[in-house]
Amino acid sequence: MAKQAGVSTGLVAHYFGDKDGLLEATLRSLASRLSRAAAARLRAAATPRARLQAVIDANLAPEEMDQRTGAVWLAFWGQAIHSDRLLRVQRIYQRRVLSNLRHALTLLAPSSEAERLAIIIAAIIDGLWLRTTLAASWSPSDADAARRIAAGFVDTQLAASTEGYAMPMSPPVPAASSQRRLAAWIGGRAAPDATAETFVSANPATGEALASLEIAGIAQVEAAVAAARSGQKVWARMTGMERGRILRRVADILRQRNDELAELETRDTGKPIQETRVVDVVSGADCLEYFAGLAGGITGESVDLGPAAMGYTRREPLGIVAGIGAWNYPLQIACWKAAPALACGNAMIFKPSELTPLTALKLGEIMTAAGVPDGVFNVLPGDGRTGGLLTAHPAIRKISLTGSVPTGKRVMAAAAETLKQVTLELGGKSPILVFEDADIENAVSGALLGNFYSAGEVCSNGTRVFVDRSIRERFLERLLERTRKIVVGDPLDPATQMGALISEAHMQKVLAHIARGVADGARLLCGGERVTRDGLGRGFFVSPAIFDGCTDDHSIVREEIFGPVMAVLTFDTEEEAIARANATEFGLSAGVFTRDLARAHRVIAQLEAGTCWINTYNITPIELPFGGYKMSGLGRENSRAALDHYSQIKSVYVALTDVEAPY
Ligand code: TXE
Repeated sequence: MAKQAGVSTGLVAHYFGDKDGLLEATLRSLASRLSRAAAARLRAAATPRARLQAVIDANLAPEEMDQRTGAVWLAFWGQAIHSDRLLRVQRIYQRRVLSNLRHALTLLAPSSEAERLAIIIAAIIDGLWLRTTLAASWSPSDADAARRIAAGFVDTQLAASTEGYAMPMSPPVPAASSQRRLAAWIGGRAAPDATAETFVSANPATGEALASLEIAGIAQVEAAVAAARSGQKVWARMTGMERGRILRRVADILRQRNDELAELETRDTGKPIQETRVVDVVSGADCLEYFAGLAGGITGESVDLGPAAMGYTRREPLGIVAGIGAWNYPLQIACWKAAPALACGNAMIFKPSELTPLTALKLGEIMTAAGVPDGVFNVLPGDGRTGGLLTAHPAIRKISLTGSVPTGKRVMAAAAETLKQVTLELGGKSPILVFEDADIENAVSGALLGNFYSAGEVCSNGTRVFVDRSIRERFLERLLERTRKIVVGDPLDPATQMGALISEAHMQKVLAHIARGVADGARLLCGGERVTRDGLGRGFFVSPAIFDGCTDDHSIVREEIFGPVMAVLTFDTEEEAIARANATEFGLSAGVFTRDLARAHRVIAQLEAGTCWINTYNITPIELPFGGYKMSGLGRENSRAALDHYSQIKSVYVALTDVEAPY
């Protein structure tokens, strides 16, 4: 060693004593260099997930696994088992990694899980480091791949271990002191509670804090139930026509205030203003108008029971019902639930997603302004804990949830305690089948709409695009050409076609899915990267990604990504396409593109999905039922079918003769 270093053996012996001493000194210097690099990355990380990534990135950085550094680290680990001194240093280094991981995890997972996850992630880091360092031919891109694999693994673990867990509310954005503080909407007015915990709703395109909101706890839930109880009595006594007239006014106000509400929705969700101006508010108004029209026609039936009796049924409201919303279409979801519920004479307590609570509160104000009696529509901001209180409340007779499958299962299980009815609108991994005779331009349009509208954050998206092998080249060529022109940018700019994803955590999840797709061997034809140019780095933008060369077992083909990621697959026969399209636990939607009408209907009839399209995709008129098969949900929203889910039937037997009694 002295010879290699160009110094005398005496000098080496003087400073380090023996070989172990020299190794220990070098090990300490390597370990402290690594720990400085990790600390720098940790300082730059703004969120708990980014801190977790900082630890991974530092440990799997190319400079930690190039051939020279790798060889030195390996020499230490080889020697450590023979030397207590080396073992001590190694343990200090391992404890530091674990403690950094544990610290980042305390805000991402339940405390009981943080320790276990930290150990697993540390082991994955070590394993990936070893495999990469020992690879036959090493290049810095191997380190990138290792980091992506670790990130994907971490996201899967987090998703599994946080199932059912309401994150501690740690606002990613500090609340400015001048910021608006918004309270629950109960009994026709804001119901502030100075003692409530708050959370911040932020603009995912800029990070700007929009408002701080009070989390509704037990007291607010009880107040909302009391208000709903008295409001519902007044509301149910009105005729359907009267209720319809008021709901129609709500629709009118929504339309009058379309642009203002669309802008608020864009700020809260990151979706482009060119979408929210024409879809989000309009679809909510359409729904209110449709059910306003039906309200007067909600009737029972009369049943002929012969000359001695007659029967009739009354269709009555359930009483107090609750809606729990997701973050992708906040105002639309609130309207889709409130309109049929109110048309039937129920009172509703609505809990918007904690990520996008602002437009539902506006809807509360608008309902009151339109003449909906106090207490008939209440809005409780909050997270899963507020949702849990609603699901458990014995006075609430029904829950309608739009959200993820794990939350759906939890809500259904909790609702069983009080035998509530449930409607669940959950996720999907829907297929689009493009046959060889399809109009290619239309099929490409459908695939683009069904994957990239709202940055792919749509439950019914057709993320598995099955294309007949004979037209694959033509289809891909046009698909890529048109995808590359999609304008990603500031959501408030009318020219922007794709805005931001909802949050940093969600963006990381989407990027991890993309990395896993690459690692699994699918070909990423375009996009799939974070977009940071022109100030977009303050938000969470990802360019539209298209994967080709996918197989049915790839995770990007099996799991819901909820981002701008399309997987293209090829098929040879109709039977094969149908079988593969159905080979999923989900069943929300499906699309078929063909000019052959007989085939279109034949194929649609065999697809296991609740909402289907022929020669278009993702159009959801209020007049048609919307909902899923299999794990995608229960019940239907929109159309007359929704009335069944918000009403109950009373049967009445009317005797027309004397009562015959044998005793
Ligand atoms: O859904 P969650 P998130 C999918 C999509 C997305 C994932 C997570 O894959 O990445 O779901 O989205 C409330 N009791 N979809 O986090 O967690 C919660 O506060 C009662 C598909 O938004 O399911 C929120 O208001 N309520 C979906 C709502 O449930 C609870 C659209 C949904 O939250 C609760 C959005 C509990 N225990 C995301 N826990 C679609 N169908 O389109 C949470 N909530």
